[in-house]
Amino acid sequence: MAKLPREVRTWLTEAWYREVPVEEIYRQAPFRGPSSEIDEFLQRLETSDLSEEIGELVTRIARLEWLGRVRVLSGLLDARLQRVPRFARLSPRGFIEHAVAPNRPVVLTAMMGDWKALTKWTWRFLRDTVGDAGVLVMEHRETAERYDLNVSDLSEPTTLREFIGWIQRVKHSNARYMVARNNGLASAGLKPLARDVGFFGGILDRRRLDGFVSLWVGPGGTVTPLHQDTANNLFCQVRGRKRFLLVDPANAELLRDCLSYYSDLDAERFDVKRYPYLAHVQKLEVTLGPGQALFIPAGWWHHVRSLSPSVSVSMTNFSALLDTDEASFPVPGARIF
Ligand SMILES: O=C(O)CCC(=O)C(=O)O
Repeated sequence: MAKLPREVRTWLTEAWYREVPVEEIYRQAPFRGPSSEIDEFLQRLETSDLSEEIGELVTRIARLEWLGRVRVLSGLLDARLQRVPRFARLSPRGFIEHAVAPNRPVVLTAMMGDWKALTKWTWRFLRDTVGDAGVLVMEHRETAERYDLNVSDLSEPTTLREFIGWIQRVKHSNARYMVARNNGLASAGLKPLARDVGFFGGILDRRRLDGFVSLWVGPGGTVTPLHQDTANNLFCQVRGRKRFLLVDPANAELLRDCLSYYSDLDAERFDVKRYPYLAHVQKLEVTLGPGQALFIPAGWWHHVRSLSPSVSVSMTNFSALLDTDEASFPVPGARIF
């Protein structure tokens, strides 16, 4: 007998242990298979010798989802939480108060004034000064399934000069994208660019570039699907515009439909019919232009579309004052005890 897909088996297990009546299970089961297969699977659940353990885990997950929902619903009472606030500048203390401690996104509109990159990094300058740098560029993004999960396999070496030439020709495409794979401004070929960035008045640590700063270069039309990061991220836009869709991780139901840190959901078109819980999930939209920076707190879901040819720098080199060790939070699931 053909096996039910994993997501259906997971859904059935959860519904069974949440004591959803069997008629309801048959009525609601997503992407329904033949009822004989569902019958057989429910039979296996009923007779499982692990029912106590599974039941305990399902209850714990239900409780965590409920806690998240309490936070989301409570937040709806405050209009300020329905948008991403914009500040011209924040001191390190203000940044802790408005962004890091509440784990909320903010936009900083005037803190990149000391970035020489804003005037220097024209396409011509990049080609002429660091064009020979060897870089890895993701390819075949328009045809590869779930390209987000296969960054290493899809990355090919080229030079920054060749890639910029391609961007200038196509202007709009999701086929190729230089994503965070090149150890950004610390790599040998791109190092000269490091002197053109700033450190947000001490919010970031200028001594920690290696491994914590990434360069994103691509045409308009690149799409980074909905995902979570495990570190706080200050995303700085140098050229072009990007549109972000952000979702509060308190919407714990989103974890049902993901693989690793990437979601199966299309954040631009939430399919509420297939995933009814999405009806209550709020997306916050931010468009970032040159000279603006978005703080993406660890755990926040984000989907990113470039609206024009774009150069961005994402920075996780927070100063010790602002972050835990290494600006990174323990990876959930990797080591629990
Ligand atoms: O700019 C992009 O396309 C994606 C950026 C991103 O997801 C990140 O920095 O975590």
